[in-house]
Amino acid sequence: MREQIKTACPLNCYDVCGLVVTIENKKIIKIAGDKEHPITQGKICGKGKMLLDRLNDSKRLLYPLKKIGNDFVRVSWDEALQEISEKMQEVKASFGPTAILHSYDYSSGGLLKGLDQRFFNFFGGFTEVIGSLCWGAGVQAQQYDMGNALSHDVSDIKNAKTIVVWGRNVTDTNQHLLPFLQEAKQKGTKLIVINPVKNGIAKLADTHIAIRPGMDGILALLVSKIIIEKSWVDRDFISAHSIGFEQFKQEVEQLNISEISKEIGVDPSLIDQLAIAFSQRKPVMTFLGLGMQRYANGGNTIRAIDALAAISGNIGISGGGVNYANLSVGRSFNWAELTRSDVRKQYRTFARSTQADEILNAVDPPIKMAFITRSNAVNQLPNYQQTIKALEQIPTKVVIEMFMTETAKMADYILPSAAVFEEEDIHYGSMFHGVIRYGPQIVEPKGEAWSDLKIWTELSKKLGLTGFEKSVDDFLELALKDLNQHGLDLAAIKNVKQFVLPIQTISWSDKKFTTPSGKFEFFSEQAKREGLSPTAGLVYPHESWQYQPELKRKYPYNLLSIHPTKSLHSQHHFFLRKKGDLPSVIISERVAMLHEIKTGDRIKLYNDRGEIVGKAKIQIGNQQDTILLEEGWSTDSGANANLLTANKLSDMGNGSVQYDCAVMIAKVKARD
Ligand SMILES: Nc1nc2c(c(=O)[nH]1)N[C@H]1C(S)=C(S)[C@@H](COP(=O)(O)OP(=O)(O)OC[C@H]3O[C@@H](n4cnc5c(=O)[nH]c(N)nc54)[C@H](O)[C@@H]3O)O[C@H]1N2
Ligand SMILES: Nc1nc2c(c(=O)[nH]1)N[C@H]1C(S)=C(S)[C@@H](COP(=O)(O)OP(=O)(O)OC[C@H]3O[C@@H](n4cnc5c(=O)[nH]c(N)nc54)[C@H](O)[C@@H]3O)O[C@H]1N2
Ligand SMILES: [Mo]
Repeated sequence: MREQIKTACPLNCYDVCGLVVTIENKKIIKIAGDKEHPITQGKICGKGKMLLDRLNDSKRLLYPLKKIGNDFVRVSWDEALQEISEKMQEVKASFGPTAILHSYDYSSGGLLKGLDQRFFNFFGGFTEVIGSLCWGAGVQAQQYDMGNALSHDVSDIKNAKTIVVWGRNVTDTNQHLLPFLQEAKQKGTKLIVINPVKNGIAKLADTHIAIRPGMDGILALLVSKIIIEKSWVDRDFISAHSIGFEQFKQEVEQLNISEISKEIGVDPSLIDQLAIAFSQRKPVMTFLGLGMQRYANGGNTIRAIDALAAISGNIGISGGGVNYANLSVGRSFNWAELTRSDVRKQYRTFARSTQADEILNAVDPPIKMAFITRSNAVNQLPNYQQTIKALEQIPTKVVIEMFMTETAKMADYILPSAAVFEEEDIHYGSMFHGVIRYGPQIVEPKGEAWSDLKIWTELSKKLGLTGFEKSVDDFLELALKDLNQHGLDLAAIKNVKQFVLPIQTISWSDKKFTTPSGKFEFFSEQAKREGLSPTAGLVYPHESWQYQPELKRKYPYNLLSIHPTKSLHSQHHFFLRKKGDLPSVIISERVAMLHEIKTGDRIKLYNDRGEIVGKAKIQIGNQQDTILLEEGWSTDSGANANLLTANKLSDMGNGSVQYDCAVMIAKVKARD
């Protein structure tokens, strides 16, 4: 008998698509898009379809494993959890709970995944990784400016007269935004794309601005200067709803447009065009990508763009907004009661991007044990070499995984986690829309795989901890508690399958910003107190000609290790690539000419941190010094982008600087 079951894609992505899963004889035979999802409307990408391959693959980890010598041997759950719990007690008794590191990311978007924190809090504390490889700098920037990072509902796109897609790789990473943009364009809305790369969305644009990487904030300042000089500013917004405009004005007044426009690689005529668009062709709806804030100046970039939208009166109006993230989605849930940070006794934080350095430098206490969950840290963290060094130093490592990833290979214990359709959860994403979906358990877990929640529950029992006596339904009900007043509880979502969260459709429409002043803050006292410039200003990327001419003479190009089209980070590369496959390294015609490289040539990229090998592909229309490589390729393939990236922190929000990366290129000779 065939049956169709509604659920959602759990991948860490903008779209969090609605799925319909077909089962026959208790086996899943098909995954398709659900037409009844208001945003994703029945279409899904290859990554979503491949959830079935990931579920059924013969390489799935099916039993707990323990490393003995250089080999992994199968052990029972009881043995694994007994030994892990003894080790935890030992470490806690000798060094305190913060000698245990929990390093995690967000590979899977289920609500229940967040209960890992509850486990460590009831254990008495831990060292947690904070900040983000993903969006940290931009989130903090918008918090300084507006008090939160919020997006308009996509339906509001139809009210925009101009749309600016600033750095977001819509056709690859946020495919369900595309039809809304196409529809707007057909109705005559102008589409401007600002991106060093002539990517899929840039090809659709009325204007594509191929800016030099890491210079977007500076562009926004130059555009602001023109708008201020021409008195095109929105005086009402500035006087009634903002503070610090005069200080911002002083920052931009001193800028020399003709000189700086050369540095950022944008023709002054395009700067004028943007000034006209932002002030005369309103409302302007801006979509920011996350890639462009993975720089040392990333937060400043987003603050400058926010300021441009604010002076031109494009914030808090229908058809406007600086859409970066949608944090009110995740914040709708009752995390305080789910995670219970109030019960822990000790707590320490490391920044995600620099965790390797912090592990190596930790003394009080040192890190004696680590849990790595929902993350392929070895592949995804910046500066691979440093990650390996740090992990090698930790005596006991537990990895919860579905596959034998590079990270799992470094573990002392591997605990096999269930796949999405093998466990019940509620799926949501805080990057784009506010539709949440119930995901029932559809099939039994393969082998002896357990859900992450079951692992924490059973480990709690071994340790004699409280906190996990509840059922899955209890936890889901707890998570939804604050939403009950809006008619959303577990029974309702189980019945209806999806729910649109009661979040604002036009962010800041009441102009009540959640900053300390209650206004849009061009000048942020909070930023100043935290040691930062209180306003956005002229700041270049770290590995730039302006700051490091010596370095740039050796490594003149900028590597953008962007998100892969067909994989979610490392997760699908794992299936798609055969031994010997190499990724495309996309270069401009100028770089090709200078280094005598043709499409298809084997090339290497290198800097002081490392070297990768790939196949050259020449692409016309990109900023000439920009080189593109998909992240997520395995280190074995020779093309892990993080062999080249730096593990430093962005200016704010403990973000990463993975795109602030100077490299050199060379053709690989036959015997190189
Ligand atoms: N297929 C696929 N989809 C995904 C993911 C995936 O791995 N694969 N990952 C998901 C996740 S976790 C995230 S965070 C999002 C990320 O989604 P995006 O922000 O869209 O993509 P990124 O790959 O982070 O950023 C790369 C984009 O930023 C541009 N860029 C880089 N530097 C600059 C700059 O200095 N200025 C400007 N203007 N543009 C710049 C690049 O050319 C590229 O178009 O995608 C999500 N969706
Ligand atoms: N060079 C470079 N590096 C980057 C980026 C970049 O643009 N350039 N982007 C960064 C960004 S935006 C992000 S978000 C991070 C992502 O970093 P990660 O989240 O570490 O990346 P993934 O490759 O998705 O690895 C997730 C792992 O979790 C496992 N997993 C899946 N589901 C579950 C589950 O339910 N439970 C458990 N325990 N495990 C599960 C998967 O099998 C997979 O191995 O990477 C960052 N790294
Ligand atoms: Mo991300």
